[in-house]
Formats: sequence, C-alpha cells, structure tokens
Amino acid sequence: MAGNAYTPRCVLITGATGGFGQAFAKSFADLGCKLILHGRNAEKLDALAAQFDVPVHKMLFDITDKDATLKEIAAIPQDFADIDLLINNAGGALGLDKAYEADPDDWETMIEMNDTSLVRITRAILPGMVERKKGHIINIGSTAGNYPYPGGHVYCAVKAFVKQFSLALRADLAGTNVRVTNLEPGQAETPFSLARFKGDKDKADAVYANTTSLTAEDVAAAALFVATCPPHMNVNRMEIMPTTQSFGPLAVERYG
Ligand code: 8X3
Repeated sequence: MAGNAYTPRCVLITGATGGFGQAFAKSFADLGCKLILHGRNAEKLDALAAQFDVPVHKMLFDITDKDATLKEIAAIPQDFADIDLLINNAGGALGLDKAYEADPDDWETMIEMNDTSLVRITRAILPGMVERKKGHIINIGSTAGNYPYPGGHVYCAVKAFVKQFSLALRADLAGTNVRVTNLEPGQAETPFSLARFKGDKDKADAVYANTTSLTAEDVAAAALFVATCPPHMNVNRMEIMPTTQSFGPLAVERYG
C-alpha cells in the first residue's frame, strides 16, 4: 500500500450505509484500508461490505444505543484494533418546521444521533490513537453548524457542537500526532433530505431540483484529501458548498 506512515490503514466509518458513508467506504477501500463499517440495517450493511475486497469488519447497532455501541466497540477483532482513522459520519436532521412547532422528540433524537453518540465513540477510540501516536478523527459537520437557517434550530446547533468539539479536541491532542478535522459540507444530494422529511420524496426531491448539489463522492474526495495530507499538516476545518449555493442577507423584520 502506498503512502507514508500517516496514511490510514484501518478506518472506522459510522453511518457507513448512508450517502456519504458509502462513498467514504469506497474511497478508503480504494486506498487499500481495512474497513470497520457501522450501520443499523443488516441487509444494507452486508450489501455494502460485499462490494470490497479489503478486509471488512461489520458493526450492527443503533448509534443512539449506548450499551450496544460500547459492546460492539469492545468486540472489534484484534486484526482491526489499530484504528487510525475514525470518520464520525452517523447523524442527520429531522424536520424543518419552525422551532415552536417542531417535534420535541426529534430534537432529542438529533442531539443523541449527532452529538451524544459522536462523543461516546470518539472517547472509546481516541485512547488507542494517542497510545500509538497515530490517528485522525474526521467529524462530519455541516455548513449548518456555521450559518443558521429557518427550521434549522437543533440541527444547526448539533453541528455547531461538532465543530467546537473538533477544535477543542485539537487543543488536547497537541503533541500526540493525532489529527482532527471538521468536514463541513453544504447542500449535498444524498438520502439526507428523505430522512429529514421522513420519507416524503416530493419534499426531498424539491431540495435538489433545478440545481447542482454536491455529491457524496465530492465529500469523500475531500475526506480522502484531509486524511492523506502530509504528516505535518492538519486541516482543522474544511467547509464545502456547491458553487450554486451561497449566502443570503440577514432577515430584517419590517412593520406594516
Ligand atoms: C446538510 C446541509 O444545508 O441541508 O448538513 O443543512 S444543510
């Protein structure tokens, strides 16, 4: 396998059966990495794993289930134990209603999916990276963590948490050779919107209609870039948007 001492060899991808996750798995399989693929749907996980000829270890659990998460991490086989790239990709948005109309259960689920589970898995994997003085955590943030938008409320907030957690990790990891990146994609055409709108295909399709969004492969190319940078280089944050996406003015309330 080509590369240098920092090139990842064993990659754990959470939410690997999702849009970004599948593209990450393919990119790092192409690089020759061993893969630990997490998902919560056995059929999808099996189908994904079957695509690769690198060694694959599958982990089937609901990311919000603490006991199952810790049990599966403890059961990672010795051959896959030297994880040197963790891609915290699992997560997502639920709903786009106004804050005062949104489902409060969706809010709690988003916090669990995007933040609680991410810190739990990070805390379980990080000591090994520090001990081996080799590792990289790529957290999948979002432009939503940088710019609020109507209906974004908790999704924007959970992604802002991921950004600040990533940066704070860097502070603690000084001198360990462990790298951390917050990768922040904007609009990308994946099943993200179908999940946000709970299976309403018309609403999901409308998000991507008549424009050019990022693809999962674009985001995977960015992940591959940050993971294979020269050893002395840490990309702290990488924010990516489709060229078609930009900024709007701040809203101003007008009377009458
Ligand atoms: C997804 C980007 O703009 O749909 O993380 O919130 S956006």
